[in-house]
Amino acid sequence: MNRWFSPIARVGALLACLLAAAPNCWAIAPRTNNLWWMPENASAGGVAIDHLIYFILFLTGAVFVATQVVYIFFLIKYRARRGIHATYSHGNNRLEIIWTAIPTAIFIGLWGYSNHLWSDVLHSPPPSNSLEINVAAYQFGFSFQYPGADEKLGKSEARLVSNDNMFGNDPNDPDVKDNFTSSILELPVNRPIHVRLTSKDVIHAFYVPQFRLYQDILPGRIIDWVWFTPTKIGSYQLACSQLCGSGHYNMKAQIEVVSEADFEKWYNEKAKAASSAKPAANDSAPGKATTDKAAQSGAPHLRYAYEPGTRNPEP
Ligand SMILES: [Cu+2]
Repeated sequence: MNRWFSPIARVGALLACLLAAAPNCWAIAPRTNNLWWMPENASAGGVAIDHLIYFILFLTGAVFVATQVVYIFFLIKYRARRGIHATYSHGNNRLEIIWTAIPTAIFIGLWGYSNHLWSDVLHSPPPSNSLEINVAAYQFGFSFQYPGADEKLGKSEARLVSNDNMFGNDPNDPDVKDNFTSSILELPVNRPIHVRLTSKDVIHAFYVPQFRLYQDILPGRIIDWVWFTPTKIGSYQLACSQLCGSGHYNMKAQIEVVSEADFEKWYNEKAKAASSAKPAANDSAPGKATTDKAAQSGAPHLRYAYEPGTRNPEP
């Protein structure tokens, strides 16, 4: 047989291809800190989630090391030796029950605790001072809608979602008239953010690893239970993690967590521009961008041209 087609050569070629492809995979989402660990947590709810992850990691790590040590010890102790015959054991039922029951109890405990934690972090009612923001996902981008000068988002309904009304705003609700849109998710630090998620077409996702937050976005419904509190000023990336079509790989939006003062300034400018825009534009197309056309087209925002890796959160 040709030596290039031997099994070893084939495995070698496969490994070489994987190694060659690896830098391209990393280049999709370059990170400048915590390269060998989780991205830095930047939300209040993420602290408890990280504790759970560390607990599971250290528990399973300790069990792995302990079992491997015992395994290697017995491999050496009972290795083949001249003059010693192998014996056959039927095992020990009591031991079998113990080492099945203990991990089962641990797994059930972890399931109960993590369920409880997730509902505490995500499914508890958002605090009354939350900033409500509509998030519309579409092939292939995100758009965000803020409450405007009256600080009320107004009613949205999934059945009203369309090309001209991607947030499903109720045109009869006066509170939606002054809403404004943005292609950047601009957030004030340390204030609870309540997002209402809807999709114009297929299943997308609201995924921000630094906020330890993941939620699918479904067409035909408005998901209104997701809230979080960003705790660190910086730039983050919102990524869609549901395979939603040919442009999925590039479906992302920039998140800017800024100080309360910077946010006020940005918000007031946007709200002012929205209220001075032609009222007819709002009336005929609720939910459509009034101050930020880029939000509808998915084109990059002028103020923040996003370059991955260049504006990562402060270490
Ligand atoms: Cu998507």
